[in-house]
Amino acid sequence: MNSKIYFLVPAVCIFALTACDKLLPAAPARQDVLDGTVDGLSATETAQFLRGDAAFGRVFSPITGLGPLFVSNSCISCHAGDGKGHPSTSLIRFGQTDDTGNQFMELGGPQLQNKAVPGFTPEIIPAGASHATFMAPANTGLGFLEAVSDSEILKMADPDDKDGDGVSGVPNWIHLPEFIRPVAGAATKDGRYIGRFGRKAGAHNLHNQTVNAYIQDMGIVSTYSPYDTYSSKELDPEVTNGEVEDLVFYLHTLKAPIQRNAQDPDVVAGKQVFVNTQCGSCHKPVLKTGNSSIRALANKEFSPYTDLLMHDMGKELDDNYTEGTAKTYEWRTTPLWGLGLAKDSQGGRVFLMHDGRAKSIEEAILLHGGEALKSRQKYTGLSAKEKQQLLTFLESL
Ligand code: HEC
Ligand code: HEC
Ligand SMILES: [Ca+2]
Ligand SMILES: [Ca+2]
Ligand SMILES: [Ca+2]
Repeated sequence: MNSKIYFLVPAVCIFALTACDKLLPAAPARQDVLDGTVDGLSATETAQFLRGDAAFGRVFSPITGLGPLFVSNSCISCHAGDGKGHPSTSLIRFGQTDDTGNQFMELGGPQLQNKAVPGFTPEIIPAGASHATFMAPANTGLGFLEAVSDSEILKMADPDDKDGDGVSGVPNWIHLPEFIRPVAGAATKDGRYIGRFGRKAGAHNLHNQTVNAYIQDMGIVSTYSPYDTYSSKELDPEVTNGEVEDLVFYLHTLKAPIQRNAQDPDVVAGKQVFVNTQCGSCHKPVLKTGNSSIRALANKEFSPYTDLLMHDMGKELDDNYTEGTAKTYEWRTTPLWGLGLAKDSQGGRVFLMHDGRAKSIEEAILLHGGEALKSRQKYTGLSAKEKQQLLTFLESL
């Protein structure tokens, strides 16, 4: 570039700010990105969100406690941009095909830490263990999902399919880790509580999920989970309780994806197709939250397109691995909010379902079996135009 012009540019900008704005890439609109807070946080809450955001991006090294066995070194390395993960950062868990409790805990189960710091040997899957692959889900809007009351979830369950629509849906009942105190009035069954987070809903709440991620994914011990995954020895915490709490707060207050083009005629028509093909029996369009200590989350209607329940998804999605009371073929209904933004965090193309095996939305639908078989058959019976409308609607979420 001619040096004279080079020096002229800043001066021109001062006199013609709008013109120079057009030269810069415009900041993406709020509905086109996943990060950002829920509406209505106080200044103190926003400050805590920002501390949590930093904790989410913190990269651990062997000196700051990484490992000795681990899968990756930061939350963000697997949850880029808070969006869906990518098959390259998937996790593997192992166990057995019956739900009698994981028999491989003494052998490093359930999670496979396939990396180790120098001087240590990464784990391998023990002989006789079955295993499943889990791709990272998006981290958006999770505070709303946690604020749905247990009774609301149980209202959606229909274990014996009393209404005869072929869809049952049951919670995953899990044993709580010691560091989780259930809230007063929490639903319980045989000493177990409802799991909500994770592909098989194996974690009770975001605190549970976060502590598990620190220790299982990165080898970071905390006062909540002080035992080293390698030596089983109790260690001094490698992360403070304050940092864990900030991170949990961050997950609670990360905003929900915002639908785009809701008024587009194809989106409106596609939503009707969604209803007609009974996708909404599991992907519930509207849920409401109960009480929450975070005001911005209390008593709100929101649109996650999930029922937080486990469904029999048929043989093709049977991965021979159980968690809690969840069977090998049962998976938690994936929230569909943010589906149209998935490719932004997945390298320009989508990887869907629990392990990312579906390379398009249509492929994901065609993998639905079990309780979702009827719905899939309705989908295959749609006209090309209806399929396109449904897709346009799903892309708007
Ligand atoms: C090695 C990659 C990896 C790392 C590192 C990682 N995660 Fe995850 N995360 C996953 C995968 C895979 C799942 C799905 C696990 C499952 O289904 O049980 C998941 C699930 C979650 C969920 C549940 C979301 C939902 O919709 O139910 C949350 C929340 C979460 N991670 C937060 C974190 C936080 C916070 C950290 C850092 C402390 C972290 N993750 C570190 C891969 C990772
Ligand atoms: C019986 C309950 C049920 C019905 C009915 C159902 N789904 Fe699903 N859906 C699920 C479950 C459970 C998963 C997660 C499966 C997995 O991860 O392997 C899922 C996953 C998906 C995914 C992948 C999402 C992602 O981010 O990976 C899409 C897309 C989807 N469903 C769309 C639909 C559409 C469209 C319909 C209607 C034609 C439909 N589903 C009907 C339960 C259902
Ligand atoms: Ca460590
Ligand atoms: Ca392990
Ligand atoms: Ca039913």
